[in-house]
Amino acid sequence: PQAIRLSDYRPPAYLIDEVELHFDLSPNATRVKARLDIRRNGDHAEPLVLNGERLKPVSVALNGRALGEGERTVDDEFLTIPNVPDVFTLETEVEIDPQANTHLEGLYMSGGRFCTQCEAEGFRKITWFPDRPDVLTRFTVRIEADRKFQHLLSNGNLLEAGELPGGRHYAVWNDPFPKPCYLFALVAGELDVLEDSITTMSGRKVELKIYVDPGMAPRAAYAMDALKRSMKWDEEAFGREYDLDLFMIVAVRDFNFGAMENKGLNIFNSSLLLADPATATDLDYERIESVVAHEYFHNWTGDRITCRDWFQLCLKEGLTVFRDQSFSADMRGEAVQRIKDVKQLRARQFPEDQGPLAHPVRPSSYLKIDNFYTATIYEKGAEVIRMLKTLIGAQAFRAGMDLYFERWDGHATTVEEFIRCFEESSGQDLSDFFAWYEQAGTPKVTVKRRYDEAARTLELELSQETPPTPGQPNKRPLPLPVAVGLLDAEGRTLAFERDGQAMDETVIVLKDGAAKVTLHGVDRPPVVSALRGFSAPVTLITDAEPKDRYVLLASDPDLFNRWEAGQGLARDLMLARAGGAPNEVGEERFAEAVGRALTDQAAEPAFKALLLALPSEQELALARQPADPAAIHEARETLRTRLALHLDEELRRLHTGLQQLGEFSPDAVSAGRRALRNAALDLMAANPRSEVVELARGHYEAASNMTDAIGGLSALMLIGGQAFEDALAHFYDRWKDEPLVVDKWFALQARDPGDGALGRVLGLTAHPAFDPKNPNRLRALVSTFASMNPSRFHDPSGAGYRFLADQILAVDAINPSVAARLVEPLGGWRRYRPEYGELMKAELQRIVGTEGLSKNVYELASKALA
Ligand code: B3K
Ligand code: ZN
Repeated sequence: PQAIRLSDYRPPAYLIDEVELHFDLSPNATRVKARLDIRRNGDHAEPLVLNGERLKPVSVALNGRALGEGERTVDDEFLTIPNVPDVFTLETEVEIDPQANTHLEGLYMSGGRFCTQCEAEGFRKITWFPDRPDVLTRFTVRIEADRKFQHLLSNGNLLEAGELPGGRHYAVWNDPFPKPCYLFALVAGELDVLEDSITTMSGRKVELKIYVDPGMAPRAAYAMDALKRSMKWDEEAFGREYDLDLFMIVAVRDFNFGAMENKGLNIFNSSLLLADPATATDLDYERIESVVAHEYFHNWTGDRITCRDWFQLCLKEGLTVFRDQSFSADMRGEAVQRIKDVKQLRARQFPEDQGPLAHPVRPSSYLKIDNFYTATIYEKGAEVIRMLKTLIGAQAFRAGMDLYFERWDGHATTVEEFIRCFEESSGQDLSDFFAWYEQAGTPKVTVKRRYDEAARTLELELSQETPPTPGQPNKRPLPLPVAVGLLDAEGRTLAFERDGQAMDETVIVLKDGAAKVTLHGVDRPPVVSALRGFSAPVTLITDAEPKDRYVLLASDPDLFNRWEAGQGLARDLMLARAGGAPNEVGEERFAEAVGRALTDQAAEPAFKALLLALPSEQELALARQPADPAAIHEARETLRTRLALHLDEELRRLHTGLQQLGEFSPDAVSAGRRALRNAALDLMAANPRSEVVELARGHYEAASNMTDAIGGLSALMLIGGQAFEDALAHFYDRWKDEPLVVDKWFALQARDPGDGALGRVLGLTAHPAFDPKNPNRLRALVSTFASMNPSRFHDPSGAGYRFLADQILAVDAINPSVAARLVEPLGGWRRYRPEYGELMKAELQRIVGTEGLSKNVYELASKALA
């Protein structure tokens, strides 16, 4: 297969100003007529080449004249017309089969309804078109269907609708905003709708409609609330107002990923839209809030201003993640949000950066763009923007965003142009900063300190180094903002002077390979709190001793670093034990410190819940290599048991004291209380005695919401035995008709670290409710097992790896883009001890050697082996 390269970019040869689409919907044979107003772009004699895949040609006419076989060619990928005028109209008709579309790209059926997914390259499965983001077109869409497909929806405004003979009806939609075809959407079917409205900052009324499965409208209430808050927030934080009179969201059960920002008609995976206390966890609520916001924010960062080509994907994704993270921080509290975002970055992006699939935030080549919707593009892309804001300041950042919106509205643009706006707004030269977009890998930043008591100076010596990544052996230094504060040994904030200015926190910008900074007026021996708020996406290495970390854990006013200190202590203790050198005294001391942190009256429950969660086994595997998954699991369990023993009384007190009083509310404070109570139970399960079994059983049985039900069930799972089996069976029986809850039932068993779990997971593929065609169900079992259950996935026999490879191959025949996203857990094979790594590698080789493999899976599996 041929790689696509950024350096090969050429502007489109033809532009399409207007398109009229006419859909005659039928599950097995949908007719799509397209009328394109086309003009030549520039002075050239190139043929007209339109993308088209899996289309059955019916007719092609140019300026009203049907083209014969000799005047056009159609192959598996393109419609080519060699000789065309400068300006002309092309009319085409094709037939497609939505019912047979298991890729879930283009037009497909979900739950008896028609829906679409076009990003990145799905529109070419609907009709012939230049399927690239830099062709912006005004769409008019006429949909005809049987009356049983009650709602007929597309982007923009409804122009007309009515009845047709033969029990059919129609609707015509027009979207006044030119858009790339990847933002096209169509939905048709029986749906219930939840309606509301909002008045924008300029006083316009916007209708809001959320379409869901019949009977589910009450479960869309939280999404509606999140949508209204998002719209208001974007006005306040970025001055961005919604631009159409109608905003619609549709929830579907079969969806390849989370949600999609189609103009005026977002389509969501139902798992990220529907929630009520009985069926959704607090984590579901939190994700719904952030994804509703994310897709809404795309209206400006993605739809009004889009990407010139798919290499610029971070231009809309990294930026929009940054915007949704900022929104969530305002809704739910900055520190807790930051910790969660960093956990996510470390869990998903750091492994990418350290593996064979490492790529820059703006990659320079790919085989399948679907494979580049990665944590690097999204999460690291957001970190880069966060650093930009830190480096130029909030005011210049906002001015640069305003300039970007003003200058590029209605265009498809590039990361260079985006950064240029901030150069202009700040007056700074950001050419060095641009390396963040071009260089893959996680920099290692080392901070060394030298305190001179007599001179009251603290010298900080910073250096950086980025390890090589595939194709990039030599790395440049990157501009890195390192936020620093000082504490004394008693945990009091220690003020200092920098360049003659008094302060208690400063940002040191490390520009080159190394730098020295001297802080003055440091009255007592300092404890350095470096990289506050995780001011740059790096790995920090310090010469701080454990005692400094204990000071930070107890007292750092920067809550991120307070949490980080605990994580660092726990990580080192577990790594020491996994490496055969346990530090029992240290473990005991750590347990005591956590106990003190738990009793801190000033700290929020949500924060304490995060403190209680030890770094994951995956994170430990990344920290020291070659990793031994069994030893890591053992070490982590040992520390958990020690915490459980040591904190027993406090954990019980929390469990009793945090019981829900009154009505369920999904707000952040109430969710934080539930999180801490469930975290306490989870830890108690590491020291199972009959009372704990009873406590967990009682917790499960008394649960009045899904968060607590899953909390109780998880604790029972960790303990194992009959109580777990009973509760598991009860849970299935209670919820078997609720697909989103059945997903949770599969996922729970997939992350069971117990002895029999692998066998159980293998058996679950034969369960009548297992359906590999549904991405949610497939991921609930397969991805959860491979990425969240390291001790069972890395079974020494290799059976866990074999299971994953079998699933990848089976799903590849149904849905390649979903299959490709399952490859990642095998990709880290070099990080594990050879007895594991070789078995993982063998499965990758088996995958690559399979006949008829999709490009999607081939690209990732072959790169993982390279
Ligand atoms: N833009 C979509 C992702 C599309 C993925 C295509 N493989 C959702 C989002 O990031 O908002
Ligand atoms: Zn997005």
